[in-house]
Amino acid sequence: MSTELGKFKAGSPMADVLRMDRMPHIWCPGCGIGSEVNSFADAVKRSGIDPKKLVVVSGIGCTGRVAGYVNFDSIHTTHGRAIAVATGVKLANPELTVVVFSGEGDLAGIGGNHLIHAARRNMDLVVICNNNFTYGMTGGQVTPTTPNSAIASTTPYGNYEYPFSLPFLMDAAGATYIARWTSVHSRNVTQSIEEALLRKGFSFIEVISPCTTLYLRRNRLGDGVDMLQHYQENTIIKHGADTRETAIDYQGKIVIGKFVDKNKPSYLEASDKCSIKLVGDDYQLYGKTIPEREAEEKAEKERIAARRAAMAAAEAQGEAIVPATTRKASAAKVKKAPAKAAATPKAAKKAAVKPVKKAVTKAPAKAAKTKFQSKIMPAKQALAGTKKAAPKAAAQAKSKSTKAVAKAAPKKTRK
Ligand SMILES: Cc1ncc(C[n+]2csc(CCOP(=O)(O)OP(=O)(O)O)c2C)c(N)n1
Ligand code: SF4
Ligand SMILES: [Mg+2]
Repeated sequence: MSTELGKFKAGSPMADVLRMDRMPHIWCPGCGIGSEVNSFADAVKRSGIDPKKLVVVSGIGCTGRVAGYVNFDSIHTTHGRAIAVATGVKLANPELTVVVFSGEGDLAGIGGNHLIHAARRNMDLVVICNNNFTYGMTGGQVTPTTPNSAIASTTPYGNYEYPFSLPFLMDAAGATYIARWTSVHSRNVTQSIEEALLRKGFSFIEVISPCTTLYLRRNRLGDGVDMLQHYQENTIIKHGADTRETAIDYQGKIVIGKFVDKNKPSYLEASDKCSIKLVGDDYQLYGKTIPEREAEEKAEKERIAARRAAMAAAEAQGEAIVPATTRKASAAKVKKAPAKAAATPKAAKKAAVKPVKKAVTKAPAKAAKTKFQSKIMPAKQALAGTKKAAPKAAAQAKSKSTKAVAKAAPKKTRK
């Protein structure tokens, strides 16, 4: 590795949560998985949870590779079994926060049975589902979420199956937290993951994202930026929406937001309750009585609230957010400022949550649009401009947008 590359990797704001030694990653240019990983890493830092008590489990697929890039304990397990393995991890050590990060094919196709039963049980897991409407890793086959009429390698004349709406499926199965975003809504993705990391029970976060190489190319939908713009223009934020109204039609409007956030005893809480009934107050799980575990949980919550307050204070002073266990270098600076806030966890939590909440309610429509107008579109136009510098005939051909090129190509049959 050249010194320059080494410096670049070490200087990355994600160097402490992602395995920079494994970069560059395998994902294609324009693929949405990278930005989701970034949102996830950011959410972990912001949540204040102890990264040493976090486990990431992935199945097989392009998204399944996430487990190999995170700097936490992680398992890249077999196809469709991520939730089963994650459930085992959580039951073996309830003190861990267990996150499943996988593709829609892995989770809702081959792993569909595990998905619905984990939701039904309100199993204490955070599930992040990258939904790119295709089996990316294996060549672009149709999946349980591929929109009707879309082309896949296994449906070259258009998909004639009816897809799942994952939020509806999860709602019907019993999930207690359900959100859907797209990969253009990175701040919302971060916010939802952060919320999910700090709650009990089954949380499901779907992120619609472009598979540039297979889904977009095969359906002649342009490149990653075109799709981000499509998401920007065709998403409707509807918090609390009826999940029956979240179906996705081919290139149609996509309803996004936080649809469900409710309290119900989680699997572990329900199983504890049952055991106490049988055994009485002497009941112990992993060598600890319920009051002992509750006291530990309370103390951990207070530690998290204090960490969040410290990070909020550090951020306000313009410092980068660093997870608790890797804060050695900046610990001295952080200690000074938030002493007061950290002393009152409630106030501290409030202070830490506020700025993020603001971003979620205000950012999606305005901020993202501005980003497109001010950065991405001019960059694309500039690129087209460079191409125009070529001789006239070539310039005319080259300055056509990807969409125009797609139009000129042979059309597929649609209903
Ligand atoms: C038991 C088994 N069946 C099939 C496969 C082949 N396989 C590997 S990844 C994959 C699809 C993954 O799709 P998805 O979960 O949507 O992830 P993506 O690649 O789109 O991120 C399949 C079918 C496998 N590895 N194991
Ligand atoms: S094949 Fe598709 S899902 Fe896989 S890395 Fe490439 S763009 Fe992403
Ligand atoms: Mg997929």
